[in-house]
Amino acid sequence: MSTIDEVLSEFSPRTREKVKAAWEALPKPLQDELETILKAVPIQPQLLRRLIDIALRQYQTISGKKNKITIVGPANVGKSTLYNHLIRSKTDQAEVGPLPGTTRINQEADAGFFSIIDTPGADAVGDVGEIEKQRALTGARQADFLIIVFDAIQGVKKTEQELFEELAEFDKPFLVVLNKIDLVKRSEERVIAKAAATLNLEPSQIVATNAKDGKNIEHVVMAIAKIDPETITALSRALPEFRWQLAWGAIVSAASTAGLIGAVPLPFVDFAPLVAVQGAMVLSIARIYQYEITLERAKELTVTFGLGFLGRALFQELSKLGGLPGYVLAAAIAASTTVAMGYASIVWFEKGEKLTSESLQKMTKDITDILLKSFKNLGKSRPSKTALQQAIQNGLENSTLASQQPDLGQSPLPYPPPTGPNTQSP
Ligand SMILES: Nc1nc2c(ncn2[C@@H]2O[C@H](COP(=O)(O)OP(=O)(O)O)[C@@H](O)[C@H]2O)c(=O)[nH]1
Ligand SMILES: [Mg+2]
Repeated sequence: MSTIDEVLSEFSPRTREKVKAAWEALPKPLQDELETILKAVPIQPQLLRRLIDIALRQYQTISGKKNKITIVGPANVGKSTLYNHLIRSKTDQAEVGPLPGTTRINQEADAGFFSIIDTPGADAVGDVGEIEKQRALTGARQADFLIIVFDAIQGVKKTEQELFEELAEFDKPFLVVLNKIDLVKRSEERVIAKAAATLNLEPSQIVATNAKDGKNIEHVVMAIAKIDPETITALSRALPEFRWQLAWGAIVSAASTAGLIGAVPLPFVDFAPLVAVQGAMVLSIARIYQYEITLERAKELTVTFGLGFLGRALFQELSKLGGLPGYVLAAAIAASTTVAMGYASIVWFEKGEKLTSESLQKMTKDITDILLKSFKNLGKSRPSKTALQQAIQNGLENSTLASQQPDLGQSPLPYPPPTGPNTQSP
């Protein structure tokens, strides 16, 4: 049993400020709902932070704030090439050239809820270079999010490191992109690891791309959505071709949180936080597919999918087999029903069709299997929360479902809806 103040006191002062600000930004009904959960569950700070994150995301997704992303980095690393992939309108295309200095001023493309700024090289040499660097930094200051691009061949050396430190001082969420990875002959992993070490980042905080051929651009979009979940709606509106990736990202994040909740040693039945997480996920997916629905409606939808019931039945069935600790099973099932629900809502929002209960059941079972296999690597003793969450994420990312975008209308769905006309819409 805990109150928000007790929970806040567990964070480091810096994090506490952020969580507190996040908490205060939440509308009262959401605060009340989270307080109820807090009182019911001996909740851990990490879990709470995730719940607050999710709640905050719901709130910000609804408020539909306009986001500005600025692409910065040294000259000739491929910033304009990347920019051209991220914008929609051909008339806004930036000029790309083999010589440094092709881009001299900031160029902004407005995609309604979203805008992206391309900047000149920020590695000043001489007077002209200094002016351009200042323009680039002005663009960076205006941003809500920075994409910092370096060249994989040039690597990250002293000048790059200095520029990175200068940009880091703006204290904005950022992503580091290591472009021209196609030109690297050595091991890609080692190049990334080296850049990460120089910048004092985790390798996972760097995305390697080949902007020329448009490779891994979807990872850039996903990484932005992960680091800065507020941008999900904006990104999905500006870049509808990445909707599936964004929705899948929302599913993986919700499923790993659901898994953590499932692993809390409490009866599996009627677990309010699970409904909160799943409702939030359905809401995110609805926003990605541009449905204006309320959180209440999203929660109703989660109930109509009937997965709570399915999860309980599966839990009973599998626990009879024995051999697995209950919390492992509960974590896997909480995560897999969340995935099934996410998938079902994508189909629902795209097609207005409901998956059959056989499809849902099969998918839930398949994913439970995948996750239980992924948990095997965790070893015998009770895993840490981070390890459990990571195992869920890995299991899902490596599953075939991750790449099986429901390509509605073309290839058959792995878990199809019933055939025949259906005019219902969410
Ligand atoms: N091989 C390779 N070349 C690239 C890549 N991205 C951009 N380029 C090339 O690098 C040069 C500079 O690109 P540009 O986008 O103008 O760089 P900017 O100065 O950072 O805006 C151009 O000739 C691009 O075609 C990449 O991923 N791989
Ligand atoms: Mg350029």
